[in-house]
Amino acid sequence: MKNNQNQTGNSKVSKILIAIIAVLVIAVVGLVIALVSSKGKEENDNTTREHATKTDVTSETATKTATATDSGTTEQQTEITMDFVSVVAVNAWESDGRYFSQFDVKVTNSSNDVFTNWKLDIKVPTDTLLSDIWNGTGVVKDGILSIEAQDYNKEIQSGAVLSDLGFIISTKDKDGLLIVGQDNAFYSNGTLVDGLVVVAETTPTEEATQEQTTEEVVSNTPPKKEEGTPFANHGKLSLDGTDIVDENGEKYQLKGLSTHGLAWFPQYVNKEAFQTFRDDWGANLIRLAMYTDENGGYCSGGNREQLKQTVCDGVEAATELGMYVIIDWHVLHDLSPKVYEADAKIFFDEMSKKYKDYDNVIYEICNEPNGGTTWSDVKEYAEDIIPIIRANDNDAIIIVGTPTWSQDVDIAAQDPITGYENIMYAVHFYAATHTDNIRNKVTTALNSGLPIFVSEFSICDASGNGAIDYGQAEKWFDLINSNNLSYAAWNISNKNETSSIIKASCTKTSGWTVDDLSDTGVWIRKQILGN
Ligand code: IDC
Repeated sequence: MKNNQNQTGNSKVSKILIAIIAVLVIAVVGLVIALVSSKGKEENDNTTREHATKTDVTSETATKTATATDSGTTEQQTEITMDFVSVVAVNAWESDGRYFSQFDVKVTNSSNDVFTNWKLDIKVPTDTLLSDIWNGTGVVKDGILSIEAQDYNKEIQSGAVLSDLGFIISTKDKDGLLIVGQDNAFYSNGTLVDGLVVVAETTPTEEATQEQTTEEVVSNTPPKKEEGTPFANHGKLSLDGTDIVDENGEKYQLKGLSTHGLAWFPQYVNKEAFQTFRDDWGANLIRLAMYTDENGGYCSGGNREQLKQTVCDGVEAATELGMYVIIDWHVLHDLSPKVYEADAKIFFDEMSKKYKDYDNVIYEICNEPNGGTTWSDVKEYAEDIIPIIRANDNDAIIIVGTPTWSQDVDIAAQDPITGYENIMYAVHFYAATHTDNIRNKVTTALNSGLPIFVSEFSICDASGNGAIDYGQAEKWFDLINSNNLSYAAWNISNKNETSSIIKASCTKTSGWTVDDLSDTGVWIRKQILGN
């Protein structure tokens, strides 16, 4: 469907393509979706456009609940919800003294309604020319690039992502040139970052509601408790102050291991492997780490169905063994959980529907916010995701990541999430890098009553490699055990890096003997066994 009008221009352009290599630069920008009633649907373009301009959002406000701002349309709006658009810069070059940038656009509809029309307004430098656009029509006027749907892609079903949209623009000013290789920036001057508004007209028709219902996720029935397993003995967990307690109200400690990225090491997600950890290591917990933005990640080109299947296989295996299991949305390279929030909403809705009757499933909603993501960013995200999970499962433990790669629990402790039970906060450590200063943060946070979960750690350095620091590792375990902190060790794989618990030379995917374990594996097994 790409409009090839400018092919001649483009091939000329490509001849003098400057040395900048195309690297994905992702700028996910907030957007506001105004849901208008069918009466609203009849609004003329001017009204809609006016609304769009007045609802000018920044990425800051994007995840907050929006309210109607246009008095002219308020009455006609039945509801306002929010959503996300990602505008991904995929190429940049210079030609004839102008600076060109090419963007791929994705519009995600995570509302329950069908979008029956949509429009995007993107702020651009005033001298911008639109040189190509596909699967949409576009006009640049007064520093706004307005993109409208084509007849064939006006409708976006609930849960669907429209992704074939793209455009190329050029500017005179070098500032307009995309900075390739820099995350979260469109332009050096950031012009586009806070300039996107999306207006979608929707019809929450009965038909749409019915469609939704037929597609609804069926809740799985958990298998019977096998006697003698951790889950059979301790049942549903909850919090009492900073402690996890079992169904009898007794303090309980979860001790276990985290998978490596499920896209890369799915072979270790099998019942025999988990059984080895349960029976030979004394573990009662498995964490399933699904990267969101790394190569093959859930939101970066990975095979979503397959990844979800691996998560579900892991949950089933752990459940059959009576182990507790964490579903981890492994934010890392994406820096902020807000980047793929729309995907996270759909994912956690689906998972918590599926496992609403499983009392052994724990949700970790953002592994490690980093790169300047603040606690208030994380909190806003958490306050969007938690109600989605709670609507399906009203008491499962939910772990929220903290800023600086889940180190700043002290900052979270100053402004915790309120209004929900069983919310915990992640602290992660790599013993050869993170020492007293992070342990002090943990102590500070615990003293102020924040429930902490060590949902990832290892005993080497923060790269997951390098030498083991046994002395610091011991200090960490003193803190962990004296505060009844639960933990999951990174990582179940034989990758040639220190944090892998299996020797690189060992290809077994279960039933490891101590000889098959790396030095890290041997040490962690001892800790879990309590030796
Ligand atoms: C590392 C893996 C490594 C992989 C890399 C990808 O060990 O094999 O190539 O991620 O980015 C974390 C992260 C965790 C990291 C780990 C070690 O949560 O994903 O795994 N680490 O760097 N936080 C601190 C350290």
